[in-house]
Amino acid sequence: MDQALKEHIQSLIPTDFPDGRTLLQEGVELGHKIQVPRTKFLEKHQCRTYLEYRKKRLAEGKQTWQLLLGLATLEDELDAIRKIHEFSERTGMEISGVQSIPSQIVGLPLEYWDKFPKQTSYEMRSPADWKAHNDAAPIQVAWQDFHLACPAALQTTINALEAGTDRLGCVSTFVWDYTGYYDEKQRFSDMVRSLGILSTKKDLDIDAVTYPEDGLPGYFLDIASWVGYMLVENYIVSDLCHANFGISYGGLLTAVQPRMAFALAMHRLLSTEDHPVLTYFNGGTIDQIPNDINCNFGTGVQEMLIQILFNLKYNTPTIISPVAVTECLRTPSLEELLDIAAAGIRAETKAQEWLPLMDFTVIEEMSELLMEKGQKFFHNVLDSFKEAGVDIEDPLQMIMVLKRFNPVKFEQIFHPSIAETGSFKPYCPSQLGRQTMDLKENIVSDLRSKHCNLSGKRMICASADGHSYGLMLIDKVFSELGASVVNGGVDVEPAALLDLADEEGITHICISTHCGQCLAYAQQLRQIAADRNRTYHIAMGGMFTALLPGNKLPVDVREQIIETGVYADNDIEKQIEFLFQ
Ligand code: B12
Repeated sequence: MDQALKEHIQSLIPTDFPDGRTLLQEGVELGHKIQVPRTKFLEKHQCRTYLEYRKKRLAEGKQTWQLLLGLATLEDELDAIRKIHEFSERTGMEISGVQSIPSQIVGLPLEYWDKFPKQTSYEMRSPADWKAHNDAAPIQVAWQDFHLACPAALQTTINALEAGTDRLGCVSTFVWDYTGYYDEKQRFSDMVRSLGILSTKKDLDIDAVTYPEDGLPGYFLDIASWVGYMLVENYIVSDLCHANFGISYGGLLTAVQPRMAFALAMHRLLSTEDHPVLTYFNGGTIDQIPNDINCNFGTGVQEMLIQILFNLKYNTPTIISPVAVTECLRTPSLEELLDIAAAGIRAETKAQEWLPLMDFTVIEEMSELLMEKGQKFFHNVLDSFKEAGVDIEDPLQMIMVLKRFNPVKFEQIFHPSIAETGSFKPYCPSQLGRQTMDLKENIVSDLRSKHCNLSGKRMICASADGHSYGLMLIDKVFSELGASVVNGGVDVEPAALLDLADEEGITHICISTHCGQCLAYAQQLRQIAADRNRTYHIAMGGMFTALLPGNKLPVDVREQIIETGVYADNDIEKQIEFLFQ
């Protein structure tokens, strides 16, 4: 291995962290004391576990349906769970599960809550708040987001298990940062303890679930790298921590063939007779059109249908989680979720007629390629880590080194094409990166045709949360127009953003925000600038929705942002005018 790479990997190894194996054992001991109740749903269906229900449905030729639900308040969420049950009873279209999407704040210990900007979903504080979900109606409620890999991992894991969850995640989100929280040692020690707890719940079919889109693969340009990286996570969860590993997928994989080939590759590499590795398929989130919103039913239904056919063909009880047609605008309402689920369930009634017409050869062949290259990627990672001195038997060290790796470099270093051809060349390109690059080309050529030239201008670009493609876009557009751009990266807090500006001696700043924190973020920027008695030119882009008191859904707050003095517009030409003229 190249000496520079070896030294780089060595620099990522934590020096004063406890041994992960000891933490795992502590988790196992805790796990034996935790009782997972049988939920109302499992009682009703006379099933021991939710996986048993999923298998039973599939054996009857039927699919398992769930909704991802994150409403404004806990009361709204519980009410929605009751309404989903009523819907199933009334229509006969069975939606059996809900995956709760609380606010990210739930992943923080309570003492950090006052520093955290409000987002677009509801909060849970005490164990009773978790329990209320599965008690609300005979609907199976599970928790994945902001649990297993968050600063409050231990507490949220215990709360969710004691409320009857059938899975916990999200493994890949150990890469996310939490505003105001910096104690990595505590956070990831608790993640490993929580995996130890889960290892005691294998007999209940409880999975440690990942969603590659949320982690390092969200930045990768090749689906083969997704497969390789999934094998790394599986190695940590199954081999080192002895817990069940589950994969959910789909949001960023909207190209049909690579998505289904990815699913087949993971199924063939990691499923066993008893334990299917594919937990749920999530509808695509990047193909939607924002103006004529109902046309998105077309893209939504076809992707559910192919997943249904896949489940029938390969006998995989993968849960189907539809995405509402309003996904590209904001967090969806219950009605919007029920509409798309109903459309999918009606498409299911024709699946058996479609199945004999299907030829999966293309998917099979692509999955062979993904398996071959993915396994090489995996071995490249493990071999290099080992050679650099990472204790690859220690789950905590593995998680920390992965967390500290720059995702873009990670893919380009371990990708098999480097050894094969000497340079990085994707075998099966991912979609969002390609779409963003196409968009960049269009914007740059349009602005060049209008003689826009930013030579001599200096600016900072950063993202306020984990969304990186908007940032990649503006960085590239401004750079190609001649500006000198300092990219501050993702998860940048307001004070850190202005610190960076001061260090660089730059006053022009572009910030990309997506999670509903835009208004609070703009207000904080203004306040900090005033406290420092400095003037900056700040432009914001991304999603201008926020959850304001009294509203059940996020509303547009662009005008309020502009009132703070931060310019808010997604039109890059207008932003340039604001910043430099
Ligand atoms: C991709 C994506 C993700 C990926 C991000 C991967 C990555 N590495 O970036 C993953 C899966 C990780 C993710 C996670 C989450 N996401 Co998300 N995500 C999206 C999605 C599908 C696309 C966003 C995107 O990258 N588009 C491509 C880029 C190029 O376009 P763009 O960002 O929209 O930018 C355009 C403009 O906004 C503008 N722009 C952007 N920034 C800037 C800045 C300036 C200065 C300017 C001038 C212009 C500009 O330029 C672009 C071209 O017009 C959107 C839904 C959608 N279809 O838009 C949801 C969405 C943004 N996500 C959302 C949420 C809630 C989350 C999560 C909190 C969900 C969860 N519970 O897990 C997490 C938070 C993650 C975190 N730590 O921050 C919500 C936001 C809700 C709201 N505001 O009302 C959305 C709208 C989905 C939804 N309907 O609920 N997400």
